[in-house]
Amino acid sequence: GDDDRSGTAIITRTKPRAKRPSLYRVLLLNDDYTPMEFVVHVVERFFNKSHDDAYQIMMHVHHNGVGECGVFTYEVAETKVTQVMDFARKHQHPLQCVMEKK
Ligand code: NFA
Repeated sequence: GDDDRSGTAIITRTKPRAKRPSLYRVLLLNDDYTPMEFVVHVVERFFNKSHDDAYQIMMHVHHNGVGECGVFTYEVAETKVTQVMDFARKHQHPLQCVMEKK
């Protein structure tokens, strides 16, 4: 449409425009207390990584302080963070999981 009954022109798009959702990294943060095996389990369980990939990610976080577990749309990233934080709290580990816009 290009006009309305109020006499004000409204410009609408003809071409279909696929607007791509913003992406967010989900990160794990290192700490001194969470057992390495627990972190590996978290990465396998919530980020669908193989044991070898999960171990590599865990060691990256251990050595660098922070590491990426995956990239997701906002809602999925938010769900991952909540799931990991709830699981860590349930097991009384201080593991932290955060998201950041790419
Ligand atoms: N730094 C922890 C340890 O030595 C292991 C760890 C890795 C914790 C990655 C959090 C994230 N037990």
